[in-house]
Amino acid sequence: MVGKLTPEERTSKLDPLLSNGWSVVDARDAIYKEFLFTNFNQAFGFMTQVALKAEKMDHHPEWFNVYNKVQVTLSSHDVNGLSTRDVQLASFMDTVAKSLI
Ligand code: HBI
Repeated sequence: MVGKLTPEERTSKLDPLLSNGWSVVDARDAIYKEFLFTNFNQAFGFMTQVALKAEKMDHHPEWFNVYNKVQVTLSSHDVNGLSTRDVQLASFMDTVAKSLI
């Protein structure tokens, strides 16, 4: 089982995400980002691609969608905090969003 991010990993693995619009939710040891797309189709296309990846990883986002906005929170429930799975899924989300916007 993947454990919580180490202090070193928080610097090396989280910092790039924080520089790309993600923020740490301190109260939960989670990361959060709001994605804004052109329209609902783009937003849902993003969610579709991410959903397939999440299922493949067996690691799922907490997310909320209204029209062209997708609000995402990532945390690893089984370690009650951030793990490398969250970093991996966040990076994937950024890549997909970049390909759509
Ligand atoms: N998704 N974010 C997140 N965190 C988990 O711990 C997690 C998950 N998806 C599936 C999953 N765990 C399963 O491995 C367990 O519920 C059995």
